[in-house]
Amino acid sequence: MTLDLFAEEDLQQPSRLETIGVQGFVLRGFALPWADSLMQALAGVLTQSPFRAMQTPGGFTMSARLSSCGELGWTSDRNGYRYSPVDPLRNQPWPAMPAAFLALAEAAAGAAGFDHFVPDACLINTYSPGARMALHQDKNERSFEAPIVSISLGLPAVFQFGGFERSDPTQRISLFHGDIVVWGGVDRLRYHGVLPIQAGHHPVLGEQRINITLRKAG
Ligand code: MD3
Ligand code: FE
Repeated sequence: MTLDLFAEEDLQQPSRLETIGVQGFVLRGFALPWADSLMQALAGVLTQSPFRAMQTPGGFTMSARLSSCGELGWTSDRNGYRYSPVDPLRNQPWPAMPAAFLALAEAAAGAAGFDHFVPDACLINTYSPGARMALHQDKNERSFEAPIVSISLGLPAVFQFGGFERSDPTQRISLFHGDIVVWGGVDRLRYHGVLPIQAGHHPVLGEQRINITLRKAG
């Protein structure tokens, strides 16, 4: 019998937990062991509901392009922001939430102290170089009790997080491929955004950043 001393698991850096708020955490590299199954599940979702541009109520086009999966998908148009059970591009339900998304979200939330997280909405954003997300609060969800789990893939991003007023000072945190942000409780309604993505090439995702955000919306 040979001892498998260098199995893949043993070579992986353990993920590190960084505290960025009272109940806000970055789990560095937490998604890396799941990257292959995430990528496969993501491809399945996107063949059904592809990324598309969205209009804001103010008449602008968001620079990130979006898709969704799960019971509820986040959409935006001239009438406002909302969660909908139907993909407006196809007039059909959103693709089912992949099991790998659910399992990773529950594990990440648990590692940050939020047990039994069962998301029903998964927003998928793709950012090309130059794309950004202006400071905003996530407040379209029915309740703010559940945390939010956000998985970063591909090109790095500088995440901005502020306070409870748009004018509050912001801190900047770099997010890399495989990092997960978990945010809830007293920090749930903090303003946050993403600075313009810098040009670059990621070995897995190429010229883009993808962010998968899991929420309990209904
Ligand atoms: C902090 N997405 O889709 S995810 C969004 O990277 C969104 O694509 C960004 O903000 C992105 O709404 C940031 C990290 C995140 C998500 C929700 C939060 C941070 C948060 C809610 C409250 C505070
Ligand atoms: Fe947000």
